Amino acid sequence: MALLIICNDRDLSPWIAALKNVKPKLDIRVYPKEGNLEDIEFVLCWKHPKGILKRYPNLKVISSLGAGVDHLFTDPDLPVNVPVVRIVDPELAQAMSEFVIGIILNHMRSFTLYSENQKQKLWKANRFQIAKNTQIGIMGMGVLGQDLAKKLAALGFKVHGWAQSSKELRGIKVYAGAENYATFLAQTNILVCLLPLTNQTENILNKDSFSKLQKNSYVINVARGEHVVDSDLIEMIDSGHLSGTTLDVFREEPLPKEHAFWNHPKIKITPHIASLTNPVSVAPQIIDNYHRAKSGDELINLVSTKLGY
Ligand code: NDP
Ligand code: OXD
Repeated sequence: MALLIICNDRDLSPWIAALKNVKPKLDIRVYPKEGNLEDIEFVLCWKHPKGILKRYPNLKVISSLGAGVDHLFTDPDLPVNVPVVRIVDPELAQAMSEFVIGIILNHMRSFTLYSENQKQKLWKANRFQIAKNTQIGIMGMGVLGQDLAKKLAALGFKVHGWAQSSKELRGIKVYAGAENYATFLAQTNILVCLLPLTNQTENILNKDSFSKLQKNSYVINVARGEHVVDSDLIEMIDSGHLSGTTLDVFREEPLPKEHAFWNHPKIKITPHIASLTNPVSVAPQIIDNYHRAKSGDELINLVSTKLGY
């Protein structure tokens, strides 16, 4: 039984070392050097070339190399009877929460502005709002959204979330379903998107959604670029309805040099680094699923192929 890694956007040596550290005798292949296709029973992949997964006749598991699985479900040739699993890792959630909290505090306390002012020796105080007067709305109350919500609530923010299904979380109201979306938005000063990308959530950050937020709201997208209608976001910032945005993810990555986001004074950009999967932290769960697949046990971190996340 061989594990094939399909991923060509990074150095895979830390992945191979981390997997081998947990299971020294693991037969690891790296695409495109697959060897005998019949040996491949476990695939660990990120943005694979569409159509190739159906070439492995004995494939038992398709594992995303990250938390998101949209890169898998956009493949029309994804083998239908092979289960899909993903990464669920407290370290990934911690890093995501730290990133978003940093962005929120920077927005509230104008640290970027003070760095600019310092360059001009300008002594100028800015007014600011404190946590207890700030309402943060988190779209997507899954593994990452809930971790962030709890940490923000502990800092004194008023936090509410939106998900498909209702949830009981102490001190955090969760609005469920499309019917409660407008109410969720109407209470929000800072909107954080942590939704998975699916047919239902694509283009959800559009003019209609933005217009339901309170005036001067700030938008943070750390989920996927396809959630945002780029031109609507720019229009709502330019009209003064939104105060600005920080974007970590984009429809096309790297963000093309000619994209209007780069030079917009109220748009901050980071290069899809809100959180990164650490191979050492996640290798044990990958190997756990490898053993489960081998023995026919139930897999962990299973994704619903029906829901697409
Ligand atoms: P989860 O699957 O754990 O959570 C998804 C949440 O979204 C759930 O609460 C789910 O509701 C909710 N949801 C899904 N569809 C809808 C819908 N149509 N309407 C309302 N709510 C919906 O995902 P994670 O928290 O692990 O990850 C979220 C995303 O973050 C990933 O898919 C990935 O795209 C992105 N990501 C970005 C990274 C970065 O560096 N920028 C790093 C890692 C992940 P319910 O709970 O009811 O099912
Ligand atoms: C992920 C990501 O989904 O890095 O893990 O975006």
